[in-house]
Amino acid sequence: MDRTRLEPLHTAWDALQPPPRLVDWTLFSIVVFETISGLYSFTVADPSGWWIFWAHRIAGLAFVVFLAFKLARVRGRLLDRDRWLRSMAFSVLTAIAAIGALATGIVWVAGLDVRLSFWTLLSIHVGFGLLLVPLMIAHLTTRFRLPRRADLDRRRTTLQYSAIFVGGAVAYRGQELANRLLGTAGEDRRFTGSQVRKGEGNDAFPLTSWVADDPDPIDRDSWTLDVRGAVDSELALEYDDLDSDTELEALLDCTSGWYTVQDWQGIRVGDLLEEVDPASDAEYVRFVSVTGYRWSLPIEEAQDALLATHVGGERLSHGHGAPVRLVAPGRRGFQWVKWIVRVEVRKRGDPAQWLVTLISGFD
Ligand SMILES: Nc1nc2c(c(=O)[nH]1)N[C@H]1C(S)=C(S)[C@@H](COP(=O)(O)O)O[C@H]1N2
Ligand SMILES: [Mo]
Repeated sequence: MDRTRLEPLHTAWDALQPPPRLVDWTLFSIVVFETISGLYSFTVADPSGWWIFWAHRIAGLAFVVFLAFKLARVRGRLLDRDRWLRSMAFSVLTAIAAIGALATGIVWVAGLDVRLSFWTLLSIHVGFGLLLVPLMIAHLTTRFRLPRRADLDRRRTTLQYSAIFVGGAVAYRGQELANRLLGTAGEDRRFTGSQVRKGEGNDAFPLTSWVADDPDPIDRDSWTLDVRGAVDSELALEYDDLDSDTELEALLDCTSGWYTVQDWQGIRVGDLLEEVDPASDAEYVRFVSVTGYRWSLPIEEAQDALLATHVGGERLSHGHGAPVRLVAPGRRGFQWVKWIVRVEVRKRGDPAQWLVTLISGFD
């Protein structure tokens, strides 16, 4: 190979590269940031939260550069059999999880809609990411080194980091523009990255359970809806008692990466509350599934939510939450509780709901 032709590239690489310990700590910091911003992004349903998704994507691209520095540095150690140590198994697994998370994240953002049975690329990305955290902690405990003052040349480091993160931002925007110009991906995507599922009614969009919820079909004729809690008069409604003639167009955006806009039909929660007369200091309304899965909305917001019996003019199918599911406009899909059996008016929020959504359905 002609070495002189590689020279400029090589020099740029060296110039961009912070000292090893700084690279390691940056990798660690980015994983922490990506974990927090990634999980937090699951709760973001309003377009004003676009910047969280951007930050997550740009930090991911910067991670590629730091990981490349790191892998180039340890290459010799990894390829030399005589220098293998047991602790290196963690290092290798950590690298695999990191590369898996990056590859799936990048391909997902670039717009390819790869699906492995019912998993979208986004769910696989999340899987790799969640695997990476414990692996990285284990890796860290075997090779822990604090960064030193001497590692820091402020001016140089600032320039290096600016170049890498600005480069990440440019690459991200460039990809977005290229996709738009070529018409390849993007038009139908939301700021959350979710891809559209078109059509009307039950068959137009996937059946999704957040983790393990999978109840038996509910018999409409013996089903009752209990409305209780901080109310003046409790209520038990049967299916035929529901005046389900309120219509509402609402967008369901699932954290596994798809969304759909449907016409929902059902009873307005505000109308239901009027019948039970909530206490004056009631703050929340909790929607509870037959499985125990539940979510609460502030009472003001709950007024405009819908307990839906129909979608796209069809009676809800079992998979979509029959007889009744919550339609919570402006909330992410996991908050749209299916198979509701109870509505509770409460004076307090319900932090345990976060845990319940994860473990509901496991025995
Ligand atoms: N009881 C219950 N409700 C649930 C879930 C669940 O697992 N259990 N999954 C939620 C998730 S993650 C989403 S995206 C929507 C999906 O609704 P769908 O299956 O009708 O598409 O339902 C939500 N409601
Ligand atoms: Mo979801």
